[in-house]
Amino acid sequence: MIARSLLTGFTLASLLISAMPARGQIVNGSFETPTVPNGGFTGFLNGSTAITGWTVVGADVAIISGTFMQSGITFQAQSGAQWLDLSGTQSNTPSTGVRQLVSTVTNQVYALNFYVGSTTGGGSFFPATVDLSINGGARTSYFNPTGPSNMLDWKLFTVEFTATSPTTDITFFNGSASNNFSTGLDNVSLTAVAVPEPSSIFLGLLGLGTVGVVIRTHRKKSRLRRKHLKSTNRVTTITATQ
Ligand SMILES: [Ca+2]
Repeated sequence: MIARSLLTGFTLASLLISAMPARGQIVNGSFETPTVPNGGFTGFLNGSTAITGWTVVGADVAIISGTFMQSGITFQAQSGAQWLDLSGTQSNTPSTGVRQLVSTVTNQVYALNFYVGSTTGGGSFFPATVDLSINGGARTSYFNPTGPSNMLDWKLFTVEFTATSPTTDITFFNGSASNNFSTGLDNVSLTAVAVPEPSSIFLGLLGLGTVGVVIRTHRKKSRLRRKHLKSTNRVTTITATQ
């Protein structure tokens, strides 16, 4: 009985371990590689994979140095020394973006965190919008309505989604108007949310049910054993009286 209970406990522990969330990971989510000239920027055209972990889609994007300045505005990074400008350097088309295929666990819930960089001024910079598409689905817009400033304003967005396969396609697009020459993206990260899968909960409850049955069976057998002993004692007592 003890061995069986231990085995059931081990099975439950195994289930709990298997239910622990898997951590997804974004490669180069801070756009720190490749390194671009300090105070400058480098453009990357459609199809380029030169930005570690990412593939450029649409027209072009650019990695901007966090010390870059224009029109009296400092374009500092949210994290590290560089950030990604989805507006690129040649075209501000909304079809431009960057895509990354991320390893995920099917049915696991993830939180995708990213910052949208926005500024106004110089007649070329307006509040920016970044669009997100997961697995080629509909684009959702994330707008940073910043006011006039002499530097970039970074706003954090968190989007939760459930992975439907071992690989998830995460693509960010330029969602700003064509007259906006700066749409910032930086510090993209993915975190598994600790929500056990329904199948694991079911199996866990099934395991608890097994323990309950084992305990009930043990108690029933104990009662029968005690009843038998009482019965035996009574017979023994009667025998002794005689
Ligand atoms: Ca960065």
